[in-house]
Amino acid sequence: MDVRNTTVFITGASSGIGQACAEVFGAAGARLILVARRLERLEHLAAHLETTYGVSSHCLALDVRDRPQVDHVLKTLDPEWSTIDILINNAGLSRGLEPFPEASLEDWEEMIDTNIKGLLYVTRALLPGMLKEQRGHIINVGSIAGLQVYPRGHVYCATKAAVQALTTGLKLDLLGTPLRVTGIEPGLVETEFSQVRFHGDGDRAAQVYENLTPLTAQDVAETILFCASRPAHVNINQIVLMPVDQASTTLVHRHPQAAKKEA
Ligand code: NDP
Ligand code: 8X3
Repeated sequence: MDVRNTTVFITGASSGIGQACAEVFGAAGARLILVARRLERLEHLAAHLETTYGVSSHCLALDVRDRPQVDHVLKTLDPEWSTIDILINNAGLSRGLEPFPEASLEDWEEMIDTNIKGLLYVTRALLPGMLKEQRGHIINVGSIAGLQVYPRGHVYCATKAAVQALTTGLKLDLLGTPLRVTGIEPGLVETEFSQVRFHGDGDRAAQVYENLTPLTAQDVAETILFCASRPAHVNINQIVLMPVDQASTTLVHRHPQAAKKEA
């Protein structure tokens, strides 16, 4: 399928994987609805996409956790932007990496509200339009964390396992329609993800990717574009991708530092 002139709704487009999706789909000629809380970032991205690829974007400042706001904004979309061909449910985050008994309830609630409830609110609001048009593709960004729990990952892993269950549930319930449903499960991707997890501790975030080559946001975005551009009768149900330097959520290969190599 050609994504040119399709309308792609991307949550979490202000950073990382979502921003890379905007870039990759923009380069392929799609029209973009860019969603996140940080509007200035979206507007800056939209201006860049317009200048670079000549594509138009519509920016929406939206907190996906806010159900009344999601309902209102998505049900009152400008008619020029109200027919969505591809929904990329990407907005999400991890907060904290403490053992279960010490973890923060606020962090837990933020992950559950964003990664599960936010995805549900957006999907539920956009599905009727897709069903009416009898076309659409919902692409959920989960994680390998949803396939394999790791120590101190408890609630983040649970939210991503929920995303996988919801992807499967959606596919089952949309059988008999032309709508497509895909789950993307990446391993380590270097974005702002770890900075958010560690509440802005940049040094600790950098250690996550130290001496290994993580995936880039663009790697994931290109995989998503691949799924979206298959022929209309092909549904890619799930793709799991991780860096060559990663074998599981707990097993990574860190290359010896240059200084150590020389010693
Ligand atoms: P980033 O932190 O770089 O981007 C997260 C995006 O989500 C931002 O655009 C942020 O925008 C948005 N977001 C967060 N909370 C909300 C909210 N309440 N409402 C609207 N938007 C929100 O991280 P990534 O790009 O890495 O993460 C994207 C997705 O990929 C997440 O679902 C993450 O779990 C998943 N993932 C990431 C991996 C990694 O290693 N990086 C691996 C596997 C999966 P803003 O703050 O402006 O609202
Ligand atoms: C993000 C990847 O392994 O840090 O979903 O949980 S991991």
